[in-house]
Amino acid sequence: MKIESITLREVQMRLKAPFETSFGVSHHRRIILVEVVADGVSGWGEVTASETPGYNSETTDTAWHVISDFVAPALIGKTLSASSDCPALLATIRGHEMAKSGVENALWDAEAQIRGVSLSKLLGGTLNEIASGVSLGIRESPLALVRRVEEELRSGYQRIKLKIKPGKDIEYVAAVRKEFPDILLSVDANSAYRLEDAAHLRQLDQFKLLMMEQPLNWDDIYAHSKLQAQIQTSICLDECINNARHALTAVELKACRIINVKVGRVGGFSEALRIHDLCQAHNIPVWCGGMLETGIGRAQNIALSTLENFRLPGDVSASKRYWKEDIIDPEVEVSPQGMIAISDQPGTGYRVKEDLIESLTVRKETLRA
Ligand code: OSB
Ligand code: MG
Repeated sequence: MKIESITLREVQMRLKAPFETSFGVSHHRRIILVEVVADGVSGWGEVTASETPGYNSETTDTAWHVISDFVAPALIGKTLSASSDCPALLATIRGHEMAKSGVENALWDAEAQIRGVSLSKLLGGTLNEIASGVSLGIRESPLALVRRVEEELRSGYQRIKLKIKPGKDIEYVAAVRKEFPDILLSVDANSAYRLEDAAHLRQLDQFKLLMMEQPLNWDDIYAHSKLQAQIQTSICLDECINNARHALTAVELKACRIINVKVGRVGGFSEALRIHDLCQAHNIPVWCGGMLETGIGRAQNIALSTLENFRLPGDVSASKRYWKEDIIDPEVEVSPQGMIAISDQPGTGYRVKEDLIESLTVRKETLRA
């Protein structure tokens, strides 16, 4: 595959409803879409960086800079035998996983189309449908949260994840658990607690949660190993895991029993597959996280979720939960049983709506040899 050009577009999209996490509230998204042309075929990728460095250290603007000045120049004009050659060409760029992932994943989409196979198959996926869960932002009251959970369960979602932070935790989880004693329920703190809060977090053990996601510092695997030894609830790491070496460290230190794989956070599909395989070998289930993606990133999350060790429902839910109109056709839909069907068409199986993207674009840059 010869890489001919890379086009960056920043699209601005308003979320249907604000999304509140322990690090802030998101109303609008500023998202970079990447279009890579290889052998005359367009592949699309999405940069999952947030607008602010509150989740990890990247932002929409740092990603634009890094792709434009470093990632694209390292790739344009090169001939690759497969997309999995990409990380070696980007090895001199430290960090900036989300920037690299947006480009590498666009190449995987192009490769799947060139080879005439589905992205799921190209990645080694085997499932023909995947289980869908939802992530619910922090609400103004436990009652408002319970109502929201009820709606999502009625739509069929198989697992409910509640965002928590100090002051909006035990009471909220207790209210939901009381109303729904048997559902798969988990919480995500996005690094809002400290190891000294272990006794407080232990109160969550009574609610039989599937997992507690990233309670402690975003870059501290060791502290999570100390916490896991003090609570019954399984810890799931999100922010801490940027590559397979981090995953191995976490598994060996017993810092978690589950890992959330976000393809952007780990630098692209090649590294996501490595983490998947490593976790499978250690009997650690993984699931696919979300970053409030457009349909382009969502379709790629769906393809990744078809690998065997994605054993738990992911944060990969229907387009209509996020957007008035998504930028792919068809939109991502979830069945009343909470499942998403996998297409066997070449590529992701979702067509990119270029006209709509053009109308949402606020800046654009094409890099070529
Ligand atoms: O921690 O999983 C997270 C959204 C933005 C940043 C971090 C996270 C999230 C979510 C939303 O939980 C998942 C989704 O619905 O896309
Ligand atoms: Mg998380």
